[in-house]
Amino acid sequence: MNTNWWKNAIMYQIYPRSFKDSNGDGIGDICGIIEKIDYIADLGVDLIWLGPVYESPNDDNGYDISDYYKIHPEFGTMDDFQELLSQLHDRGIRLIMDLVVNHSSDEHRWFEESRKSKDNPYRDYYIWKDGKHGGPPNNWQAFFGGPAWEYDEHTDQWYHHLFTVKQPDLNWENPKVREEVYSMMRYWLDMGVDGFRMDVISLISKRLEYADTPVDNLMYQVNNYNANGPRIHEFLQEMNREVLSKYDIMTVGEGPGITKELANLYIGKDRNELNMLFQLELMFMDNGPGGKFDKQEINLEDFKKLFREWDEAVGDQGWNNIFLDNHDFPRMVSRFGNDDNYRYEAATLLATFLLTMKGTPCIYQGSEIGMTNVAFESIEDYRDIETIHYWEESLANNADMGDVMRRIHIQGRDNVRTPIQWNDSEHGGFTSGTPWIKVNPNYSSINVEADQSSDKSILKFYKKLIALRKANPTFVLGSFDDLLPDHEQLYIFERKDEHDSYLIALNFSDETVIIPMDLGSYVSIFSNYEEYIESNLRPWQANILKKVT
Ligand code: ISL
Ligand code: CA
Repeated sequence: MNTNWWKNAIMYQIYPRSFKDSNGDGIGDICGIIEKIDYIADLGVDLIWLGPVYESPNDDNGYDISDYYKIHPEFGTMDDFQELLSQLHDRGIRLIMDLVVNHSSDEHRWFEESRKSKDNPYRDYYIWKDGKHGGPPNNWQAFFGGPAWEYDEHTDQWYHHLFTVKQPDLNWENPKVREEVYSMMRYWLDMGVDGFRMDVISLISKRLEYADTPVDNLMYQVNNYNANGPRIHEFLQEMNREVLSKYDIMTVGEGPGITKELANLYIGKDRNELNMLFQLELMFMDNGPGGKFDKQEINLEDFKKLFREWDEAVGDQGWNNIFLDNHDFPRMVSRFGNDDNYRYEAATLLATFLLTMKGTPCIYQGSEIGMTNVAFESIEDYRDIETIHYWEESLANNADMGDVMRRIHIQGRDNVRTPIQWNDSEHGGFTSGTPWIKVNPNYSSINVEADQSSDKSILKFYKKLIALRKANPTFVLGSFDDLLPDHEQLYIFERKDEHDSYLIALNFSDETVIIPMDLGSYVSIFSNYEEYIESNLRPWQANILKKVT
């Protein structure tokens, strides 16, 4: 069934709450996406990953689902969804949905039943345990703070939740749970959906000993006690056999703890599990001993090493996905580039990397116009549950709150959740009402309209680059070779097949840097600077060169 079309695809991630509001309630919605469908089509992308639009009490912005078969009314109706799907398909664009099945909402009917009594037929849909010494069953922490267990007085037991208390983990040991998930997947696929992005799929198989972790560190716990559990591959193979293999679709798995050594167990050709992964290693690379808000500097050598090693590890058995930001991590131009005096150059350089590196690229909404991180002054303006938990925990620990706010500005998830800046009218043209989260104040200068009419248009650069990639299969299937692994500022790599050879030369710095290689046999075919000087790269210059034969 599977025709591998996804290798050629160019993905675009839509975070629906923040894309475009069509009815003035301040919340982005499906009709808003339809309004902007030509914008998406003009960009040249051909695969949309739509964040969760299911019914949800929104404790974690839709990653807590209370009905997997319904569209949340704030996003629109099922008719709106089907209209979006068919309008995308008319334009040759596919759509994948978020599949969030490590946990549901505590307001899902299954959980409401489950908590009623120990012998309720839904009891085993979730993970219930007796406490230990008057406390939780073990010492695991939840992702967004606090213990990974919640006490429920009614039946005097604790339920397991790796995320918030409103996101109880589903019990995948129970075959009925798995059958429910597969039926639900068939429902969407039969409607014409083209696949799934699988949320924290690495966490679904639990280690049934529920043993204490000896180290007080969330990432250590996740990697050693929660991720890649004993039955994960059995479950994914079953899912593939029962559902995925019956459709010409694509799947991309997300989840912490999937290292490059384990990657091909999930995506290897002969494994019959998933097609590709969002590798999170890069996203977690700057986390210090204190976690994500304890940001450490990462250098270009480490960045390059990671992509080199993932390419080698995946080899010709698997397939990578390439992304530099999404709804959970800071804006790529702020994190890996320069969002100040070289914003145009850095945003286009990162675009060049995304779209010429080996793997299926994924562009996060707004990054195609170089949107940046935001720095709200007051915690009142933040919405993300992770950020709010971190703030409250820090307050309780008497932390230096100025410092805490600085850390939120750098690493918080709301950096990427502010609304798309469409124009310079109030609220960036996102809504005629009051937006659910404030628009980044830089919308008056950074917005789609302004970008389009600028002679330094990031959007136009993306379009040309996407067209270039589509016209040259070497960028998709050609080999990848890192030519300067140890250089501190330059990333120069080669993409090559039997027809063509390209060099991608990128300067990840604010200085002009001499190229320590002879590029005499190459001509520059694409750049974010007008003039091309063979011997050096200007600040954040990106050049694509083609070998002359
Ligand atoms: O956001 C993170 C770090 O701050 C990640 O650790 C994130 O929790 C992890 O990548 C899993 O993310 C996914 O599942 C979460 C949800 O909150 C995220 O938005 C989603 O992408 C729980 O469903
Ligand atoms: Ca709306």
